Amino acid sequence: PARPSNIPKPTGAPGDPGTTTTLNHVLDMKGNSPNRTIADVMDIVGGILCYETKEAVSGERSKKVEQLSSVTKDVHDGNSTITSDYGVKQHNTDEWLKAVTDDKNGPLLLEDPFAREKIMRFDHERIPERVVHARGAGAFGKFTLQESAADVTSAGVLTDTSRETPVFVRFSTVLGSRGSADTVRDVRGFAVKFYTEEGNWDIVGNNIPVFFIQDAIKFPDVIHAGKPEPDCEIPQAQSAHNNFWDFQYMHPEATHMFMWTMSDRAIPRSWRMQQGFGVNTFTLTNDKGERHFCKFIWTPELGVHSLVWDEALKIAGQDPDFHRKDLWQAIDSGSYPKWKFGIQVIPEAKEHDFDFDILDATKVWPEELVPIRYIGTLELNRNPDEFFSQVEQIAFCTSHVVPGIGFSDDPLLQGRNFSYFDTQISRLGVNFEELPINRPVCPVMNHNRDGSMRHTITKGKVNYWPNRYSAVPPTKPEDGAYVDYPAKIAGIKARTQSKKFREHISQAELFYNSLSPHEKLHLTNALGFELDHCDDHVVYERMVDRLAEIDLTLAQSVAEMVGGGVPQKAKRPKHNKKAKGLSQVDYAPSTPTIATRMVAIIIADGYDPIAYNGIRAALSAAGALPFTIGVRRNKIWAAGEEKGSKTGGVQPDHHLEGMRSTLFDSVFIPGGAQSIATLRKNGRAVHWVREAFGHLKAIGATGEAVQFVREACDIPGMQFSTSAEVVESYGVVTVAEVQPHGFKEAVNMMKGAKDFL
Ligand code: HDD
Repeated sequence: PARPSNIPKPTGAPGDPGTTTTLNHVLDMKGNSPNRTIADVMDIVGGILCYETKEAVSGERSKKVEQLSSVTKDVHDGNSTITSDYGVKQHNTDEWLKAVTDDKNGPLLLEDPFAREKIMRFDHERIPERVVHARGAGAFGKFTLQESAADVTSAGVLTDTSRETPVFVRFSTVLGSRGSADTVRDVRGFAVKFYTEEGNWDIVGNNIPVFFIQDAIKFPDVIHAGKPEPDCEIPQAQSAHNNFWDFQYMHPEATHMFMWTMSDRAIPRSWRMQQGFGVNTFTLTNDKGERHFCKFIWTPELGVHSLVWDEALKIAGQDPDFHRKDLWQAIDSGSYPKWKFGIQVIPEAKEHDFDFDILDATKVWPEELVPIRYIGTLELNRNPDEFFSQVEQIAFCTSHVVPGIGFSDDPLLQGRNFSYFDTQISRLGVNFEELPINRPVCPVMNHNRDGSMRHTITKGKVNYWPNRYSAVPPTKPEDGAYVDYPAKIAGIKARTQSKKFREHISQAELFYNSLSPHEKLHLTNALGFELDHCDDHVVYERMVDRLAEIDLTLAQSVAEMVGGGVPQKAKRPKHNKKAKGLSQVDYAPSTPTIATRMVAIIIADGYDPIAYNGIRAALSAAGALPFTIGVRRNKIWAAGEEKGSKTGGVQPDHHLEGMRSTLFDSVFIPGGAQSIATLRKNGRAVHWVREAFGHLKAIGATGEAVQFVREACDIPGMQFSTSAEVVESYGVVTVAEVQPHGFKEAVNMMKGAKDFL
């Protein structure tokens, strides 16, 4: 019951009925199981694999998970029968109480309390979706600290290396409704709630380090412009429309951010393979009362990877749940995603030492100027038990900070501190902090009372302070109370911004200059796509003008594509500077990996079992997830196997019609004359290989499949193996004569293919 039925599972062993196997095989294959090691796996390459079946991993338990267990029920407890909400046992929940005469139905009776309760509860199931970031999913996990930051903060969560702080993380897209697709071009939310011993701390961040606007008062405008247009409510979950781009032009401050949203960062391969950023400038205060400005950064262990746009478009239709499924599946199989936690710190005295304002959320702090100090690790290790009560009801507030952490005068952050609290009241009610998922794991006590849906019963005579009993007094600073930093404030009231806030293009250019050639090409094409969807010439012509302020070649290429006048002169002299950490190429893991990547192995009757078993073992040993795709989902028989025999055959996970190449990271075709003769005649199989090649995926083939892949890819100059030698060319790895131990080499070469970097 822990697993949604439509989540793909890898096949069991040859001869295994397939239905009882789970992703935990992968765990076994990675050597995490006490019963199996990688060496075992490699020893049986070329032979028959033996898998064990294990129960799905239920996830790690933390103090927060323990706390939730007191309000958690289980429909599978085996003891429960149906009662009404007020506790009365019910024997029939299928028929409304009716007036019946002579076995003929009469009218339903309004007096039926059970029927009314059931219908009434259903009628009121929905609450307002989040006004932004409505679509998302999340998981529990833990935060651990490897290096104390006591030099800059007194926060226990950032100084005590012996702690394990429970967290809940919600990932989201910004613009779409709750039912929209995961892979749309958009910013991804990355919101982390730390249940610390000193109260809840929320970093409500994104996967992009900057934002569209500088001042929170502009938020309704930027969101209105991006959401579906007000008359027709089109388009859903898309920035490719006139209003979005009209806003971008009218707000030069948005320039840096739209360059990020047009880059590959806005179409991540997986939430597990994206960075996270607190975006705003926070402050840290240490025991000596010294204050520092700070930015928070999450960097994924697996590297930063994206889809290509054509894949993203197709997956939005083929599997709208692509990202949430990916996260669920990874956690369910025990491949817990991990991020390094970093801080960038600027001492208070150096606030004005930069040529940008460090309180401006449209600017990054280049790593060359302010290095990232990685001090902790985030791991997600438990799926939610119930989506609504946990993912939908979790309420993040940027104003949730703990002692040692504070706010800066960043005008976006200050407005956010008002907005999140406010929106939770409209979405969840004034007692939203009492909902189980939002409750801190430390004691909560005060004189706040009542309000809609109050749960806590607070005994005692008084509900105010000071009172004659001295009941519930304020906490003393020495006992851990939050102490406000005594920042000096002097000035006049004015609706204005500091001078440095008015420069908007320099970092947009810095970002563009820092991208690799293929990232630049993707960004150019993304602008081409988006502006092509704007039919108002004012909108796309102006945008070309704006691009000419960043880079003339970029502006010219986009103008050609979208039909604007092609600019002949740059609108501003370029500075030509680059910075590290902006291109996602900078985050390739130091050792290439295919861990948790999904590899489709396509077979038909007569496939080569040595190649099939060998590659499965080699992939599993490398931590990848092999999926067998057959010409049918009924058993497929290997060369030399007797069709219909009781022990032989392999049960594919899927068949060619049920899945598409876009849903996998890589494809492997084992040889076998009969299998390849069948696949050659199957348009879906040929298209699968061609499409995977077009999407820059690693492709592997052995024996007769080498020629099949050669025909499907059809690239002049591509090299193919003709012997037992493993050959890699354009990310296509071939070996004509199968040698059992060639598979490890093949997988290593596949790791090096572009898509995995
Ligand atoms: Fe926001 C939700 C991230 C600016 C107002 N925001 C929300 C979520 C994320 C962010 C990840 C979803 C939280 C969840 O999963 O429940 N928002 C950001 C970032 C911003 C930002 C990184 C820029 C630095 N947001 C921003 C501004 C305002 C808001 C300037 C208003 C002035 N955001 C909201 C909100 C939401 C929200 C309306 C909707 C649902 C919610 O808060 O809980 O209050």
